[in-house]
Amino acid sequence: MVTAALPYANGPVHIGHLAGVYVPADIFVRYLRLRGRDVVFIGGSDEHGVPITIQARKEGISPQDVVDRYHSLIKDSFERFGISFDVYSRTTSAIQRQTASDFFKKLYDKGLFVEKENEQYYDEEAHQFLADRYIIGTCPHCHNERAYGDQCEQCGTSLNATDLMNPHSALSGSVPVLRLTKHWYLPLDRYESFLREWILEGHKEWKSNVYGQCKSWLDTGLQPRAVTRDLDWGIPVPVEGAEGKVLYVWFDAPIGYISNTRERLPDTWEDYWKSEDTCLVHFIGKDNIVFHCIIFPAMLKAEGSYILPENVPANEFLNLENDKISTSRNWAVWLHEYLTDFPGKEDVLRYVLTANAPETKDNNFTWKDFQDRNNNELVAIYGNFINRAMVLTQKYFSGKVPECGALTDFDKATIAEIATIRGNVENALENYRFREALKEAMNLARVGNKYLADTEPWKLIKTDEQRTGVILNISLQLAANIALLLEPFLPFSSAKLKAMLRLPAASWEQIGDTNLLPVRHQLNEPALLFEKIEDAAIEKQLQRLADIKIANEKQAYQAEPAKNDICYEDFSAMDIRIGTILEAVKVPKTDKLMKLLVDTGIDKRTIVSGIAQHFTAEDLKGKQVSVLVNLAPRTLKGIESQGMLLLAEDADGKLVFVTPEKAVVNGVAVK
Ligand code: B3M
Ligand code: ZN
Repeated sequence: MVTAALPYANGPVHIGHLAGVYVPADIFVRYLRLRGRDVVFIGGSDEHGVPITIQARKEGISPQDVVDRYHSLIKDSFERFGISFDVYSRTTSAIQRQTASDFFKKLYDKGLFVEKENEQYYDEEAHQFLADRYIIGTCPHCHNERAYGDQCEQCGTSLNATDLMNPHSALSGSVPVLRLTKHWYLPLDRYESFLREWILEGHKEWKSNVYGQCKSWLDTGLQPRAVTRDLDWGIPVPVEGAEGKVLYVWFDAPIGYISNTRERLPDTWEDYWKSEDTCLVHFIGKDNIVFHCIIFPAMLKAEGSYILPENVPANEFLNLENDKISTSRNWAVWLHEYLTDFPGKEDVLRYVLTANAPETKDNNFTWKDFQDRNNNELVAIYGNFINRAMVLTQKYFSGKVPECGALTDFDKATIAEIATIRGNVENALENYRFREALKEAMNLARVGNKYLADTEPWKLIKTDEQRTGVILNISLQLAANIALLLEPFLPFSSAKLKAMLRLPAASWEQIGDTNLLPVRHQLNEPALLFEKIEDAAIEKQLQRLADIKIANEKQAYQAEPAKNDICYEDFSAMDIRIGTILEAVKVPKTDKLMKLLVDTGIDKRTIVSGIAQHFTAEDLKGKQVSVLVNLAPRTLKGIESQGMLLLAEDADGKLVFVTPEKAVVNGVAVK
């Protein structure tokens, strides 16, 4: 039973989702299927929760409209990238409502919840309790006036709604009041010793990032967690006295895995969830660890009839061009846009995201690396080997698999590599090390290239057709093995390659076999598996990101507050001239300082300026600038600076010169 986190249906999915969760899960599942294991792969959209209601309000549509739109978009993106779910359903389904309600009811009937009343903000105009995100006020730490009740996005501090100064409701703008409300809590503290034993003693093999996070949660001590909310979007709490309350989205969503299995396998779903011989694996991102390793297992344990996860191979995060991926800042590569911009290149992205997967630490996606990996690895290694083997066979043997005769030691050593590599790939995959597995699998294409480079069949054909046949036979068998070995990672290319080879159906267990293609078997016409990605395509993507960055900065920029008034005399006391920078050298042993020789029209003088991190000497020479010439001299690092250059700092901290609109004579005054 393999599950992949249910993405929130409040926006499209991006490369971070694929890299962190869906590609590794899909590789794992495809591998298990090829090995003939009985596997079910469960996905779906997470359609409840406050962010969806906020999105709906913003667009003036209903939450159902929001999730309908994004559920289809997300489902379609996953399908097109070959994420081979057995079912991709949604948490607004009827079966989920039933399953989650029953689950809650069972725990309720067993008396496992703790009921508590506490004070929460209530909007008297909108007649409802306010989720933390719906309360806006001033951050007590940085005085940002638009901090949310759960977090200030300016300084990053997590907050409680009651920490905010001047709180007001995002719904009506009114000042909320505190009111008592009742909720049901899962007393996690009561499961602490079970969890400690089960994870810290029983699952030392979990990835260190996962194990470490669990340990730190457990060491801090677990608190009861409310599993209900005052909200009008979600699954109603199925007990009396809970009108207007819904299940907390994190209680509801993991049960979605179970409901989606029920939907797909109405008669046998319990074999996968309640039988001791099943193995449950959750693929998730690191922000979901506590929910999958602590809260959901505590729920399952409390319910009593379910198995617990065997492993939770969570990944870290993927950044984009050195910046955190963010839906709200549009800083992402959206899958549906990639599919339009790079049609037919689904495997290229799968490849790059696996080769560079954030398995043990956060990682960075850059378009340059994307291009390099495509051109230097997929095209130059994998594609090149296949193409050479196919084209040579076409040319010398009319596309028929040639006879294989006596083997040399080199032939035998080459063939032996297949089994070794297969073993390495299996070992890496079974231990959730997908980058390593892919690297190993690609090594078989490297072996193929080396084999052709060393045996040079294009030369040999002139003197020894029979030996050439042996070499090409082995090369084609290698190609067939590569098609199988890379299938979990690059399913589209494997399908293309298998079609080109007209490879009869084969299983993972046949990897290592050098008779996958029978002698005289007719191949199809060779076609390129991958094509070079040109600079123009990459520049287009970089330009798109640059435009987004500028748009975000414009939006985010908060101008400094105005200074106190001055009189005209104060201003005219400053002697500002237009001058030209003649020379620039970095001041040794400093990071920031630049020593400049400036022609002020009055004289040529030395000015030391803290701009070395922003400009090179080349950028500066010949530039017209504004200079405050009557600033009293100051000595910096032993150099007397006679004046100051005027610069403006942009929203992103970049410096720009205050330069005349057209070139003027040095020495003219700015007034
Ligand atoms: N929707 C959070 C997320 O998308 C949440 C995962 C649910 S998995 C049961 O990161
Ligand atoms: Zn703040």
